[in-house]
Amino acid sequence: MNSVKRCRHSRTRGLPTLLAGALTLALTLTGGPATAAQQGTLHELAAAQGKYFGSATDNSELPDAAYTAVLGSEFGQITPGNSMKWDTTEPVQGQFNFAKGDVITDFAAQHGQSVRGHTLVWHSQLPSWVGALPPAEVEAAMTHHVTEEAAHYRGKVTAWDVVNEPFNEDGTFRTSPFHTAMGTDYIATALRAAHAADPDAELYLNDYNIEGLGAKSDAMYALVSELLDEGVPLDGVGMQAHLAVQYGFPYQMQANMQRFADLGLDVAVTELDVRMQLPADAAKIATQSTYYRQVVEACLAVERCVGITVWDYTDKYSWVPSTFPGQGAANLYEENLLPKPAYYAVRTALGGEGGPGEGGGPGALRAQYRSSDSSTGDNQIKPGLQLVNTGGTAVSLSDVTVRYWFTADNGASRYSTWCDWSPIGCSSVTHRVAALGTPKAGADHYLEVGFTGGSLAPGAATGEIQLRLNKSDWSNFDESDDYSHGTGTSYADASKITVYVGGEPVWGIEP
Ligand code: 9MR
Repeated sequence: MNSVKRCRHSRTRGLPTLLAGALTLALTLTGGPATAAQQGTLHELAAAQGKYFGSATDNSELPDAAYTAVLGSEFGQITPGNSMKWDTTEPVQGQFNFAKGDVITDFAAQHGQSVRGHTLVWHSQLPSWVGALPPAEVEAAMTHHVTEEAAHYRGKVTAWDVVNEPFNEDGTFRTSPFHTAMGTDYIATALRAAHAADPDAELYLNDYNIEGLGAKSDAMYALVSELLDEGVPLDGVGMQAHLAVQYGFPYQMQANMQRFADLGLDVAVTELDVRMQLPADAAKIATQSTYYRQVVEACLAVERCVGITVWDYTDKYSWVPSTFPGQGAANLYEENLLPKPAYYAVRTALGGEGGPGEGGGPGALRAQYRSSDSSTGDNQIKPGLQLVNTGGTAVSLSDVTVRYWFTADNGASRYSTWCDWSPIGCSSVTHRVAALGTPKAGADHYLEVGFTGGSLAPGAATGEIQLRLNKSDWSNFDESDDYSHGTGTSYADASKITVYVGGEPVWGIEP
């Protein structure tokens, strides 16, 4: 495949330099992501995992000081909701106006944020003069528009949604003045023009309902495969992710992201929100939190998922109520800018402390892990675990269980488990292996650790618990692909080891 598999930027390229410096320092001091996880904003938590966390915004929202205080601090990336669209930037042919978009890039610069440019070529919010052009003139007009706008924002945007929403739901190409004039070639033409005008920007195709496997994402997959084969400059696929609790979660989102990544492309979640039919109730709110969490988990699991942008962070400025009458409450913060359960779900999924409603509350337990086993191919697995109580309340250990997730790699299905040493005494530690009914990536079994009693005071840790397990036939494991396996030899926060209080997850991300 003669693709343009460029990897021109480091993973943290969207990070403000100062923030990156601070994080490096934090990581150096603690030997793990603990400091960022304790104190981090959503973006800092994401950045500790090599991703960005951003929000859409719009010019009309910027006079709202309470709003911009959160926008400028919690998020490391912004996308203009409207001000870089064609009807704003070239309302009359040949007359460009970048004033509103410049306000957004200025805000980003002042707050150390990266900007995704949105969008150069789209059938919607297109001034009427484009549709009125004779087809023979559309290509020149499109190329001129892309060239002028991408050149104007060169150095100020890190990525462009070059073409937005090229597909119908069934995977056929959407009709637009561009498609009518040039057929599907308009996409390659737009990408080439954008690359010529801003060779440093990451160039994306962006669409909705391509988050899961299905006809529409298959069509995007076929298109980008062909573009890469032809050497067309293309860096990534944007999955908008306008989700709704009344519909299922996108089918196999992680696998879908991974297949684009496997082509050598980045993927980004570009416009995430999760709407519901109003009024909200506890069940819808729980589903919403789950959907947000699952999107974060999918992105974290795919190395080339570069980050997540929510389509504005507060219900106050959501596009949903006006487009879907009767629906709303789609965002991470409510209208008074208070974080909702979904916000805490995202925090927890990113490896941070939770908070009211999900993943946190009293106790705020975290799992730390070190590998005591340099051999990943022998017949024993030897995780070292410790629990830390970062909350303000003591935790009764008899309510706590911990899961270390691994794969059995054939052999006998019975296990022996051991606690070799712990300062709290191995006699107070229980351990067993359980099999998953439905195997997950990197996990068809877990080692479950529990406690016969005792409590963990605020700020206290159990100290290390040296665990070991083997199969009854002593056949070998391959630990290298095990979900919870890590290679660090000193204790650090482990988001892939999960902790439960009273059966409810309080720490970590399940496979
Ligand atoms: O958020 C945008 C809203 O303010 C506009 O009225 C709307 C008009 O089409 O566009 C919204 O943003 C859209 C984005 O540009 C592309 N994906 C769908 C988004 C929500 O409609």
